[in-house]
Amino acid sequence: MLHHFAPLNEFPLDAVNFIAMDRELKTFRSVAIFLSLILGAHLAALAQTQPTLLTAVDHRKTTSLDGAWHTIVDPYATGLYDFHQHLRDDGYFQNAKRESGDSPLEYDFAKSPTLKVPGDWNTQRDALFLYEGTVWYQKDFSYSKAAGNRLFLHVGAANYRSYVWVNGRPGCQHEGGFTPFDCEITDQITNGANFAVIAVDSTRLANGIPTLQTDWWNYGGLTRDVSLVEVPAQFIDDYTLQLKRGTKDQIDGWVHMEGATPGTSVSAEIPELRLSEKATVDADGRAFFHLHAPALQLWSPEHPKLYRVKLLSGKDTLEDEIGFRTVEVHGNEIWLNGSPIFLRGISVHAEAPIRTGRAYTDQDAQTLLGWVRELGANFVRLAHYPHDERMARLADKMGLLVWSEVPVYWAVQFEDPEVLAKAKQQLREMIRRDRNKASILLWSVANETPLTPARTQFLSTLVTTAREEDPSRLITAALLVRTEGMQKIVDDPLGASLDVIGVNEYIGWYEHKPEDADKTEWQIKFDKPLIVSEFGGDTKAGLHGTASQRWTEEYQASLYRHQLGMLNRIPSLRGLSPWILMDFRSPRRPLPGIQDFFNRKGLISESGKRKQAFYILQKAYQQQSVGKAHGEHP
Ligand code: GCB
Repeated sequence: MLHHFAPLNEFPLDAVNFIAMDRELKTFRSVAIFLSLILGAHLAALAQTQPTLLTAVDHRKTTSLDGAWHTIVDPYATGLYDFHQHLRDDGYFQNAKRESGDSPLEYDFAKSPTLKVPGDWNTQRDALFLYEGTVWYQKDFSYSKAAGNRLFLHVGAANYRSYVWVNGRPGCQHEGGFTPFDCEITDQITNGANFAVIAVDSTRLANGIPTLQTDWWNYGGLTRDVSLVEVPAQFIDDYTLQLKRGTKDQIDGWVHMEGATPGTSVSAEIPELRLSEKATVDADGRAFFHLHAPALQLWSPEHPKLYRVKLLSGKDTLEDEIGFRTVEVHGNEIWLNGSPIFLRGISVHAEAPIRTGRAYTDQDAQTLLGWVRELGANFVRLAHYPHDERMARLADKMGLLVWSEVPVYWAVQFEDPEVLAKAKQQLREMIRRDRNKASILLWSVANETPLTPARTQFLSTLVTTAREEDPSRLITAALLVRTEGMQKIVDDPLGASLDVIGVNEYIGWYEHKPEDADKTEWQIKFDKPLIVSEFGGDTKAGLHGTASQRWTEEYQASLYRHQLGMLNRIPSLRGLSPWILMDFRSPRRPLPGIQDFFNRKGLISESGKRKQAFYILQKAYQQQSVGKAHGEHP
């Protein structure tokens, strides 16, 4: 559907896979030095930057750069390349104000139209609705940094690749459209007037995560908050504090200090519990904590208790709100705080209700999760990529359990080690941002990936990475199911590596009739908890007919009735997250008058109209008539 342009950095930098994302890329620095010789200082320096990921930026004092940014739409990457496709040293990142020398100045940010940040560009300007390519963003700001402090430009998310300069000097590059990154700009900032330039390129890449095909709109731009974060020379960049598995009063964890010498003291306090402990950082910059908390109230959907946790070291302090609970798998049960739980869920895309486009506001999160709550759910699958941090924060407060996933979606290039590095990077960025949220129950490494040995190897590696990053969570993936006649067979070899098996099935929509669910038998090879992570069918809100007429509300309602009956016959079923809460934009759904480029499997239309199936699922959840058979201890 969309235009295809050369990615901004089409040529040699591509080979570096910049982002500096993967700390495993040992050759990175030498490649960057090589680039600096051949490409000129500005871009090579970009490649050398290793973005630090600051945790809980939403709980730090920051200077927002949200608002209007001047923008230049640059389909041919003219801002970076000359007419022979050579890198320009006078690119748009210079934000030049007047001509120098003999050549004309052919751009002017100050006179260029603005776009709102955060926000996708597609829904802000009609001409950009179908645009995939590069847009340059520029913003003037004044700043004054205290001497000795470090400064980061934090981007909540930018889809898909970003290139950052401050005052014409390189900051960093990042690949991945749904995770945050931090460009250190300590050396670029001046006291007084400054400007930032960020080129965002939304071109889909065959070797990207995700790849060329997705069933969601490729919204481009600075889609989440942008801010400046000033920290002391030694600062807390990461930490984790969790209830130790199998206990109800032991909090274990660590705080990582950037720039700190071994022996630096760190303290962790939970004032409400009168807990305060000190520890010193080791050679890796980590200080370990073991807090005994006998009076701890556990976090649960019924009682989403959060504690204010204060971390202090030297001049840096950071406060978070953390809930403590344990999650475990016992046989084919999922245990929360030592008791089995059934996950009454729904899948959600990061599509903004009512106004459409990418979701990014508090109101978006409140509307979406408010509907989840209205449905009677205790669980939400945030598909198919990490959502705005607001979603997990609100889920923490509301007591909703969360499945969070990376966009290893459909047929990514599993044979390519660079693609694996990209997937690992996004997985780590997602986990690092959200591992202190009590709501997060499951990390998912993939959705509906084709069965090949290369893919299973690739995904098993991701499972290992997820466990290394967060040993306390359960790991899952949404798998495809094999069909033999009326049998559904779950025997994907990846299942052996997962804690919880997720499966997607579309009986009654892409195959068979809704009532065929009644005759379907399930054969599941694994004695592990099973979540049916998707089922559903498209319906245009307000379109009525008989239960056998596709696209009508009656058809979807019937599909849900038959599905719920079938699911109740699966003994190891421990949850479901039907597809999907709200209709969402998709380039794969052109049917005029019905889809109009929306996937219509929502229980609610994009303008907020509940469809009949919403009430069918709501009743099943409120009466707990689905999953009831499986010994949930309320
Ligand atoms: C799926 C995908 C989901 C699609 C859905 C559909 O299996 O996981 O991303 O949107 O089917 O509607 O076809």
